[in-house]
Amino acid sequence: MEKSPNIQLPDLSHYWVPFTANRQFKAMPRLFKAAKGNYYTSMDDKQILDGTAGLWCTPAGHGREEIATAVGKQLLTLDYAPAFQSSHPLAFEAASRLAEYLPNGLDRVFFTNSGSESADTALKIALAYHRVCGNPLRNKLIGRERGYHGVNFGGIAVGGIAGNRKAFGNSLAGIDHIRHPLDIAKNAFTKGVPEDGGIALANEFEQRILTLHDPSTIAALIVEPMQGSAGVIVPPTGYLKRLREICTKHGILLIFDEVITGFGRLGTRWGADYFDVTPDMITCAKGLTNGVVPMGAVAVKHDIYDAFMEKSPEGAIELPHGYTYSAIPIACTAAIATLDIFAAEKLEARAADLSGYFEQAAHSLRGLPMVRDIRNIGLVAGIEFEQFMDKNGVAKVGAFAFATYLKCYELGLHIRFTGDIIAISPPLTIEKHEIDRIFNTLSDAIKFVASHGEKGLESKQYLKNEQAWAKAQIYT
Ligand code: PXG
Repeated sequence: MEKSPNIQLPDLSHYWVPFTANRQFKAMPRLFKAAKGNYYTSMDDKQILDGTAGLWCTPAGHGREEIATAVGKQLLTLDYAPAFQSSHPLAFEAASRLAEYLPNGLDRVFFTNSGSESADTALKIALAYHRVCGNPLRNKLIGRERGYHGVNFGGIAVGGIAGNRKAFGNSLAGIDHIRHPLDIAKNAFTKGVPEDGGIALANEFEQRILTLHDPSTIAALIVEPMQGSAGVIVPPTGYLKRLREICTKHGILLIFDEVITGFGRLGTRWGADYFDVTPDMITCAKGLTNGVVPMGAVAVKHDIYDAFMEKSPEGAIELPHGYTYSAIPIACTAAIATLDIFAAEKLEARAADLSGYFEQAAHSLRGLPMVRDIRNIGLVAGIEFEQFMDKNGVAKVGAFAFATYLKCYELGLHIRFTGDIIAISPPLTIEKHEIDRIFNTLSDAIKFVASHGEKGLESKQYLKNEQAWAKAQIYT
């Protein structure tokens, strides 16, 4: 390959790239310099189809002028207003607009700056709610195996991904986890929601965890309606409804972490709508501003908010919690502009209409080498691979998925991988021909990697992209 003379890479040494193998990345960087619609532009001017809506966060596609114009204008009108003890009208307007978009009854909104902050905020509200209601001993929090609730201490405590917890010392006290609902042995290649096993699995929450701790000690259960980060785990029929019933019966707050499932991803506004279950709190972020200004939110049932207002001492701060950037004006502007786009373009309905086509395309990968399971819901698909065994019989966890990701990138497609699982979650503005391209490219990549055996896992196989190639010349 000819070296492109035009690629100017920045000095890569100072930036510590999050959730990334930095040494590997800096030897083979993948940098985007522009984005529009459903495509990124790489440093070597290639168009890369966005198969993941950024990090699940740009449902309305990239470069939306409505949002950019509104944010730019806002910066020159009111750039910042102190968030504590004073505020600005847009914060209230954004909360009202979000309340209209939320399921009925969830209409009091606390703003944060990320999904992680939303998760920790919701857990704190749950604890403080029981306390203000006179039940301070209801102070245990339950999460779920393979759950992801961001990276702050509360979120990793209730989260269930070992790799995100093990380096960071002791977890919070008073935490337990229910089982995750993935059952590949029974449900491999299920299209959409698996039918069986949901009720029995949910009943375990009552039979095991609540029996072990005593229900009167539990403040809240937090779950993602569809587990995204841990590899697209779709709950079986009836499972979330049964969790709701158990929580209601025992006075436990049910929190849905909708950071991924909110804003149309499943073909409905919320996972709560898809599964027809109303939680006591919903956390969100990402799609709230179409991913372009950091913002998260926790929506609570108004009786939770009312309890704080009615039972706190006169003049007291009812919830001693908040962030300098809670409801910063440009985030509110971006959220309002994003909600306008959703209303005008009916992106949830668009996702629902495309989901059948998307499902078929995803399941067309069945039968390819290494493909062990395919799962899907709305505009999300997970492709799980068999574990790759090297010639000594040692499992190379994640290596096959990583190589597939690199090959896709080389072929002009951006995907996500976690362990041995690929996740596809395009912008809701995706077109049918682009869905075809996603899965055809993925199919080509899987076949390529599989056909090269252990050699196929070596990242230097994939230095064919010019930008990475140029960088490799610097390092070697
Ligand atoms: N809760 C859920 C359910 C999430 O998916 C967070 C909380 C944390 O959000 P912040 O804004 O703090 O990152 C998330 C984030 C992936 C991927 O590809 C998923 C997330 C973030 C980055 C990558 O699986 N989810």
